[in-house]
Amino acid sequence: MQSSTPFEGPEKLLEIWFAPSADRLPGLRRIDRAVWEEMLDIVKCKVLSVIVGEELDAYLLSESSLFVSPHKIILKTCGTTLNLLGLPRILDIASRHCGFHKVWRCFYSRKSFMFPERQLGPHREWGEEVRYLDAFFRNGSAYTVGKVNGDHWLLYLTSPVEDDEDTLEPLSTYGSRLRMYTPSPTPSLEDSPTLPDLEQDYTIEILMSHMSTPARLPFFYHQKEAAEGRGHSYARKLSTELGIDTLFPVDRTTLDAFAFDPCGYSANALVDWGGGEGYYTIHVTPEAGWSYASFECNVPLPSRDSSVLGVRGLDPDLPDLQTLVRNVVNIFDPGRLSITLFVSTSSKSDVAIEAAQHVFKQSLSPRGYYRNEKINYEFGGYDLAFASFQRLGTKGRN
Ligand code: PUT
Repeated sequence: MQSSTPFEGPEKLLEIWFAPSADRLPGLRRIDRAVWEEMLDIVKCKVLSVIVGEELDAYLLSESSLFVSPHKIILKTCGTTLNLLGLPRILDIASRHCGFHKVWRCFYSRKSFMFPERQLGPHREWGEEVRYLDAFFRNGSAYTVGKVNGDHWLLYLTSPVEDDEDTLEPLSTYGSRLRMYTPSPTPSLEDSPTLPDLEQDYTIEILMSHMSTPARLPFFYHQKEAAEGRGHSYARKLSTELGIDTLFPVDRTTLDAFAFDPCGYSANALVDWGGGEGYYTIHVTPEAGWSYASFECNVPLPSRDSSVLGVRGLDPDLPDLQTLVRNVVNIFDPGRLSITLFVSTSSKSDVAIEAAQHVFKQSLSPRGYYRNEKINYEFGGYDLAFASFQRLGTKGRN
């Protein structure tokens, strides 16, 4: 029931925006799966399946997920994958296939690793990851959020460059491992952007560890079903049994889930939220000693209260923030969790961020969690709420 080699559940998360909104269709979505697969070979993971949505494509990977929108890409990979080594190839693909020669914004984040000594390439240390990213971007800032000598969350983000600086040209080479990136001067209709309105952007992540035994056990794949190659069908059944497929209204959700042999689970879902299409993604490493589950979602949630972050007038069947946090935590029953909420800045987002912190606490206190960190950040264009919680009695340092 348990593999002997520890697995690093906490993911590396790279999000690259080539434009501030998706007006230049189809953009990156015109790129064939085979092209992304070559990039993923560098990262060391494979495509398991794909959902082609109305506005974005969701690739389920052997180590997490890839989301492709016309103007942005999100690459989330776990284990010892070489996520950042995919960056030069992504930039090259975007340039060659879509005429995207500049990055509008780049975000790279991850939780502190459980087994940092197992990581490879630039992922061996945060400082090395930052140097790697700084070789591509002149306008990056790196942050450690939370306890340096305990659980923390690391973030690198760039701010948009207003002038003609070419953000894709590296400032320096990264040792001998990094190939110099040379943007291809492919002319294209998409090459002369007039900047549209900024897209509203909203991303919540719930990063959970120390899952209870009853929450972990369903994610061990039955040998018989594994032998029959039923990773997708077993995962679909499990998604229903655990309430994963009803986190958002079923009739607005397309779910693609996979159960790994002998254990582990991944799911991507596309959700029609009424004003567009969003995603949620879940990845579970259920083994005792390094259990971990992540939930990430960019669906704007309806507001039940004028002070709480959300979008008024959305379908009332969508969960509000409190319901979503409560339902996710009920499924995975973690001893510890961190929540991050990124919101693109508006006149009210600082109020909303503080209100969201209140909602996190309201959702988790009745379930016996206490908050050990609450940190709010204001970046150019974005606000971030970070909070970590621990259930009374959970062992180990945090
Ligand atoms: N993963 C952080 C992304 C924030 C913006 N969508």
